[in-house]
Amino acid sequence: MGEESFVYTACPGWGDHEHCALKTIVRDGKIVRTEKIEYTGPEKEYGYICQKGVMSCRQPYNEDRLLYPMKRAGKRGEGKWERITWEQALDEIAEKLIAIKDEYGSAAVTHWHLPAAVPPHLGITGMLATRWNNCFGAVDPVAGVGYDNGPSYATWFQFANPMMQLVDPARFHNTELLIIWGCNPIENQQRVANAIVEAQSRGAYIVDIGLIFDGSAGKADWFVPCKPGTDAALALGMARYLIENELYDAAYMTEHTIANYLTSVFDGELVKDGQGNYLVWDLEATGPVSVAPARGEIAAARPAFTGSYEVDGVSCTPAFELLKRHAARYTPEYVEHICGVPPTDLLKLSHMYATTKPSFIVGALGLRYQNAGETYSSFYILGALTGNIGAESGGVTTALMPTCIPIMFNDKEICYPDGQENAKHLMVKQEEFVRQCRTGEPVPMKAFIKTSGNPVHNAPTRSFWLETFEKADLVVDFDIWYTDTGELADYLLPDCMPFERYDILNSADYNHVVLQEPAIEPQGEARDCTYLYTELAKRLGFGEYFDKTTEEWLAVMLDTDYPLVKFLDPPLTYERLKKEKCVRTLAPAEPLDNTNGMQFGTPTGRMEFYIPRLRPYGREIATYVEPLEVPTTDTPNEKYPYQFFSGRQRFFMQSMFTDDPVMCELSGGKPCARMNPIDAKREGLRDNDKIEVYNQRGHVIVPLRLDEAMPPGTVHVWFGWRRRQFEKGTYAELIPTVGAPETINDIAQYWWDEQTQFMKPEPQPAGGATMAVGAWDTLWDTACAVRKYEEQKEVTNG
Ligand SMILES: Nc1nc2c(c(=O)[nH]1)N[C@H]1C(S)=C(S)[C@@H](COP(=O)(O)OP(=O)(O)OC[C@H]3O[C@@H](n4cnc5c(=O)[nH]c(N)nc54)[C@H](O)[C@@H]3O)O[C@H]1N2
Ligand SMILES: Nc1nc2c(c(=O)[nH]1)N[C@H]1C(S)=C(S)[C@@H](COP(=O)(O)OP(=O)(O)OC[C@H]3O[C@@H](n4cnc5c(=O)[nH]c(N)nc54)[C@H](O)[C@@H]3O)O[C@H]1N2
Ligand code: SF4
Ligand SMILES: [Mo]
Repeated sequence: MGEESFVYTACPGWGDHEHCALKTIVRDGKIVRTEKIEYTGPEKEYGYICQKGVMSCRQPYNEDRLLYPMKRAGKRGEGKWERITWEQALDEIAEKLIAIKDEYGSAAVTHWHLPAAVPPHLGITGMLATRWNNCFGAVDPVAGVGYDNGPSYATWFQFANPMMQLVDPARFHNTELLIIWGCNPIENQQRVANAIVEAQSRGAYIVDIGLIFDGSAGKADWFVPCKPGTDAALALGMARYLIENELYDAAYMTEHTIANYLTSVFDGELVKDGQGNYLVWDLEATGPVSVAPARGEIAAARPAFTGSYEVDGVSCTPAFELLKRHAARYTPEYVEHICGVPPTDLLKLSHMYATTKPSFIVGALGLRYQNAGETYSSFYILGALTGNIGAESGGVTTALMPTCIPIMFNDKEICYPDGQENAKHLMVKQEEFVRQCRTGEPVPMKAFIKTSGNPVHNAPTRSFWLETFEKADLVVDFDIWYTDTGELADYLLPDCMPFERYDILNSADYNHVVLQEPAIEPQGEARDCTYLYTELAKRLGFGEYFDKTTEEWLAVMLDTDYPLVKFLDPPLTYERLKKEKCVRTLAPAEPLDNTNGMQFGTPTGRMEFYIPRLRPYGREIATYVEPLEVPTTDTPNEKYPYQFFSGRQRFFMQSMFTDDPVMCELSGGKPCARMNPIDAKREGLRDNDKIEVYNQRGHVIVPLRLDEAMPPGTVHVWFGWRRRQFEKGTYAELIPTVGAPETINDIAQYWWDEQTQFMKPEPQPAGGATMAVGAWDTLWDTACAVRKYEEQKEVTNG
């Protein structure tokens, strides 16, 4: 038996935002196991990995892997394939691309590269994808779609600082109260789970406000169930309690927010003096004082929070007064009516939150409803009222990417070979992409090349993709597995797994730059993306832009101006990284305080919980608005009375790990639907009945499990299972088309316009994708009905 050696690898489960590096142990040319990596410096003990990280060493050898280039032999989706050579695949694909470009222009080609899930998403794979796009000029709809929109919306308008979403869980250090709200970090975010468990064992109290009784609810000291899509009403009910009982932190509100800024009763704008300064009413001097923009000092001895005043004949009120009046509508009775949370629980929760400090609202990306922007905005209002945002061990986090110091590499040089101003890729809003696919305007969508993501599975609805691909001349899927998207492709191209290719890990979580080296030879005929892009570029006439090996690209990547890397001594050259494998940057020991000293990009320089420019939409202060489709107390749905919830699974990473029999076994062996026994009884259904979950868009046939962890009103199927693992149909048939005109609304349109205006003339570099908007996240904002499955009653679908 040979000696053991090791390399570092980006975990194949990377897409969960934990961004772990694995230590991959190799013996006799085979991977024998994966372990935690050894970091250095203050992060020495940080390299935890989870069950998926440990199991991933099996993946390269899985016999279901996509290992050879394949060409469709039967009808699209029929599952008949013919093995071909890379040469043939590349020649044919390039020939079609040239023909399509000649006839319709490059806008008839889409390059789908949702970078999140291909490890390491901020590495060379993402950069080369952007480079290729910028040479070819393909449509890039995913740079314009956030699946994770709510937190971005909230932080854009209230702080003009998207970093406010991201708080390192190391900051839960002295937290007394953690409110896990609409997320499931215990099962989904191992690093956050660690921090929560530690906080709890030193005495912190954990509340979980959720829909289903998940792992985080089980870990919590108190579970508060809330009806789906209604959390903004609950949060605003808490805000009302804080305000009416004067339990808010007035000094904090004055220092960090626009609470005291006068607003005009006439037009709702913040009132300004002749010099463009804002105004605050001083109760002591009984007159207005001016406050300079960008966080000028408030020179009032006793700034007014409430009341009405008259300045130069204009009636005005402090912004706080508007918040107070707004919150007053969220009475305990109303909250109970909307959210199903009893008044006693609202009172207990509000009082606990008002009096326990420091506290954290741990929100994440679990509120996938059209109204998510309002909900996350209401969380920040709570964090401000209690003075927690920016406080030591206090805060509000909504995106749960535990990013500490994000490392910047030399992205621009690689992504924009002719400079950013000459970027050719066509960043379109998801809505425009959907419209193009549906109507063929401005040009038909003729070719779809997917190098990252699994859109047919994850970017609903399935019928949209079936119709779109039907009209296309070319569909290419570059993946490591045979996915739901691959099933509908013309060509399948096998990528290398991270265990088989070079890259650099922007392992931001741990402030280390880590080199990924191949642990093993590529299995079968897998080839990395450098090969794919280089060979296509050659055939498409821009070969000179792809003249490097992967390792040479990595050397370019390291040539960064980012100070925490640039000033390393000795300099971080590729040779040094190759020798040391893992190098700590010059990052400070403390986790990053993303609040940046509470400096915000808003015109006032303060948190603007009141946003006059959103008045035309009725959203100037976070408001509960009904979700898109989920049935509510006020709008029940007779035809489709249940919410259809397809949230994430502990043993799967989105659609990955679903090919591992052990992970499938741990996940129950096969997919099922879960319902509360009360609902099942009403529907005349029993445990293990075969049921059809359906709506106007499609259906899925699954065995039923009765489960009290499901609240009445919700039908649940875990996200992750592939279509072919269901007996018939799949959940991706039921979900509304994300980013379609019918799921976005005028506020999303306004937000898009404002963001694109802001980003001009510089397009977003690779990885900045989700900063841009163009879709509301309505994945769980879905209504459905259930019935016992009988063959003849089946809904027709694709
Ligand atoms: N194991 C694993 N980990 C993952 C992933 C994975 O696929 N597998 N995916 C990763 C990705 S990309 C993301 S975005 C994150 C997402 O991670 P989270 O944001 O934690 O999302 P989920 O786990 O899907 O959902 C969390 C919980 O939200 C609750 N919920 C649903 N609707 C509502 C509601 O209206 N109100 C309230 N209060 N609660 C509600 C449900 O009880 C559910 O358990 O997870 C990441 N981590
Ligand atoms: N029903 C439902 N839908 C959802 C969600 C939900 O909760 N429920 N969650 C949404 C969210 S938050 C997100 S982030 C999206 C995620 O959507 P996607 O990013 O599309 O999710 P993944 O399934 O992780 O897709 C990653 C794809 O990349 C492939 N892949 C993995 N490693 C490599 C590699 O090294 N090279 C190449 N070429 N390919 C690789 C995987 O096999 C997989 O097909 O899904 C969204 N869709
Ligand atoms: S937490 Fe995510 S990235 Fe880390 S080991 Fe687990 S699956 Fe991999
Ligand atoms: Mo996500």
